[in-house]
Amino acid sequence: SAALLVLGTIPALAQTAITDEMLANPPAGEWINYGQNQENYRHSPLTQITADNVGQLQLVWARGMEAGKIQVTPLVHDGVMYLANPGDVIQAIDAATGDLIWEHRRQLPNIATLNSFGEPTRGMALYGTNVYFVSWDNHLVALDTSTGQVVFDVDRGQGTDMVSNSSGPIVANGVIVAGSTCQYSPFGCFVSGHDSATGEELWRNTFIPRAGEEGDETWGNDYEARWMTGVWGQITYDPVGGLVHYGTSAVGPAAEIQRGTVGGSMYGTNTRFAVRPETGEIVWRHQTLPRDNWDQECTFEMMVVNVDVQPSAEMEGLHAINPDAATGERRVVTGVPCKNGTMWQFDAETGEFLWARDTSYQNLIESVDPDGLVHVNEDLVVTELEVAYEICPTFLGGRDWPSAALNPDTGIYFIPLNNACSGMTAVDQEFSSLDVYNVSLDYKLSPGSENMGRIDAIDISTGRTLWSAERYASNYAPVLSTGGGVLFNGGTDRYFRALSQETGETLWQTRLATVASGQAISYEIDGVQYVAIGGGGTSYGSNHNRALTERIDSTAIGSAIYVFALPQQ
Ligand code: PQQ
Repeated sequence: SAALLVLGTIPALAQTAITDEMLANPPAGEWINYGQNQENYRHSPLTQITADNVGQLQLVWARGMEAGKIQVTPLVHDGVMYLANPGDVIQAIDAATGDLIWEHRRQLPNIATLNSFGEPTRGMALYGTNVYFVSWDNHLVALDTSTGQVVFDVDRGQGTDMVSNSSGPIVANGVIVAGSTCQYSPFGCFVSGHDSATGEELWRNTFIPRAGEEGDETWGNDYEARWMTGVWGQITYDPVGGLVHYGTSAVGPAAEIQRGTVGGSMYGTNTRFAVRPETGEIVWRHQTLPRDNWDQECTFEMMVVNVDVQPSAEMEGLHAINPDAATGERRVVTGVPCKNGTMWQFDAETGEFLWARDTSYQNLIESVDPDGLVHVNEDLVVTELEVAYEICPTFLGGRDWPSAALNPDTGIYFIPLNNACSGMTAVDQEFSSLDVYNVSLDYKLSPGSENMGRIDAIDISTGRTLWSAERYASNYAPVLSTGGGVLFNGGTDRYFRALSQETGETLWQTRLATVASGQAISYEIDGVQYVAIGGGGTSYGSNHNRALTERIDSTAIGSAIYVFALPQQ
């Protein structure tokens, strides 16, 4: 049962019900979907803060958060911020003043028994008068937005000690859709669709084939030895095409000689899916990395956008352009789904492959055929234990969960990256699902790099790089695009920065108490544009800094949310 604290002194702000129409066309001054819009652009149309005045930003309020990894996207509706703290402490806060309105504290089982990846809650979903989250112990919970009272609480099954969720649920045509992580489980995970009023499960999709099922022969080992594949990255809903887009993760242990899948492509792993939210029916699928020996996890957010498809043969890092695909106006799914940083574009409705190119340096994909079929670099497939393979990127990317952004007005896509490589050695020891990868890794800069952190700006029409901005420390933080032409981004060096979307130049920066690890958002109340970012807790991205000679101060103690605005007269 859950404890609830209601503060009498702060008046509850009236919350209007959220409809499908609002989610599909979100108010410019609010942040009611994880990615601001359902298509996941992480773009605020607000224009008060511009490249010219961003240098004057100042702190309006800050509020301490529960200890733990902060990776959260706050939601804002009708002047209230809904904030998920680590350990399932959900708060409603006056978004203009920082005053707590209500707080929900979940009573969790012994957290030492839970899948550690479930600690952060990256996202929640708003619909009707409910706010939805998936708890560390893998329950789908709905709270009333006005009071914080529990509306329903349903167990998603498969063992609360094994399965969890880090990225949160989305709403797709009235259905609550959520993925799962089971990195430490001797089985694979699932995506499920739930009734928004009761939480009742409507459908469930798994990814790893059982004996005799389609793709079984692409594994080569027994079903009982197929572990870990889930959807722990961010799911996207396309309200125009009516499809949900998600991607699956990799498999353990990392080396195919240890898991018994030698030569196998492992159907269902590292695959992008488009499904119907009402039933889970699969409309198309595409494997963006077969035969993974390096935990490359093709589960990260992709975006749905109308674009004049004109792929350029001059694209940096080009793998393939489909010569048979029509150019011109199309609705596409695009982005960087896997840690190795390869950017993809597909037709949103049919999954037709359009093009693929690299962003950060990678040596795992050898080539992509004109129809999108991937061939891996056979030299880096593990054939021997206790031998170091020089892989790029690492098990933390290239990119990892920190989200990209897209400015729909300019058609520019911004992706946070790291210039990271690693020596990977599969160790000759007994393994279990709890050991996960059974490898040792070190941390290196990629060949020719002097800086770890990086952001690339890419034209989604031509696929060409417009600029690439580097910094010394690891950039393990999402980006936020705004209508004022500003790109916000945190980092493991505790700086919260504003960059020019045109040039990548840093226009403003301020130093936070901790790693600037959360997902920045922007919203407007009474004519004031605010920018909010949470930070704190151990960031895996700090590990990248071990490749650097200078020390980076990534203090993790003192989690908080910070809210900035221009000085007001
Ligand atoms: N989570 C982080 C983080 O919190 O910074 C980084 C990673 C995860 C990874 O690099 C992973 O490979 C990863 N894998 C799983 C999985 O296989 O289920 C889950 C998660 C997660 O849910 O956060 C991560």
